[in-house]
Amino acid sequence: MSPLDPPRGLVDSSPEGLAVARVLRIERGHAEVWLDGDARLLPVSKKQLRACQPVTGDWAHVDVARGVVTGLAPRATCLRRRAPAARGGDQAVVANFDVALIVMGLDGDFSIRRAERYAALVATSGADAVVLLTKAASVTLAKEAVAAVADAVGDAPVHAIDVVAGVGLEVARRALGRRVGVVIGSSGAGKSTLTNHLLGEAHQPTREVRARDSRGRHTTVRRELFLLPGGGAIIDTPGLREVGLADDADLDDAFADLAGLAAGCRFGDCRHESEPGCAVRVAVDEGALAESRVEAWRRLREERATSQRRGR
Ligand SMILES: Nc1nc2c(ncn2[C@@H]2O[C@H](COP(=O)(O)OP(=O)(O)OP(=O)(O)O)[C@@H](O)[C@H]2O)c(=O)[nH]1
Ligand SMILES: [Mg+2]
Ligand SMILES: [Zn+2]
Repeated sequence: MSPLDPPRGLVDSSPEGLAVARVLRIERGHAEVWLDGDARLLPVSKKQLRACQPVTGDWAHVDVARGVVTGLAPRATCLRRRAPAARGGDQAVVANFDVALIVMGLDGDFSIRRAERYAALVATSGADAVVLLTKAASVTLAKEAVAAVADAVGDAPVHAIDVVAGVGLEVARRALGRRVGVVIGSSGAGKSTLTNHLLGEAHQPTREVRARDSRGRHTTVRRELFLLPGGGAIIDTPGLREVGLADDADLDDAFADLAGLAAGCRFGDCRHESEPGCAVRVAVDEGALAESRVEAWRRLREERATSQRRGR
């Protein structure tokens, strides 16, 4: 089945007389959807825009006669991020993907803490996460970097690849398989380079990063879904400027292992430091939970608290 064919269940439950079509990208209040073997740029009804903006990957309800997107099917997975301060709340980024490929360069882009935040964010989306550390051919300590990141991101597999030098290309391909994936990561990390590799053609423009600090130039400007030749699909995205968890429920989602254990702590607001009756400490002492997980949880919780104080 092609990622452009709507799932049976969505077709059956869609409102009478409306088609179900996949959103490939969003542009100026319009959604480009795949309909009857063609990509069509359709306006989104005002009513729908007020309720919820469609995002790349959405299954849209389309009134074919009027040529309008009138609604959205419920999302199976959804990546959300904190909206820019002015707008408040949080914002859907992409929907209905199976796996997020967290792309991070082993150059100046490398940050274990950021990998940790990305993994936590993906955990709240309902999809799987895989971390791909790019530009591996030019560093000698790629193995150590992989181990350090693996320690920080919970269950997500971590691989070092180099798309330009041709290292780990098969690993990257297998990480996605024939699923629908989305690449996320900072500008210049190599998301479009990876997308092109998976597509087997240089479809997406890429641009060199600044030598001084490895920062990218925000080359990709919109999220777009592409079909892969061997099945599955990939959504390329612009670099994310901020990675933050939307709320405390997200934190529990992202640290389900820890949250489960914490239910057994004597105090409801246990910080799992040295409180008596702390079930998390017991698990750490027994080697059932990594101390680094607890530290990550504490850091992200602190970050949440700080951003809440700032009214975000
Ligand atoms: N050596 C090496 N260079 C890479 C690799 N991946 C990406 N690059 C280079 O890094 C630069 C940025 O890559 P892009 O693919 O444009 O980065 P991006 O993540 O799509 O960036 P934005 O679109 O700005 O978000 C380009 O010059 C790529 O050739 C890699 O695995 N190895
Ligand atoms: Mg790009
Ligand atoms: Zn505790």
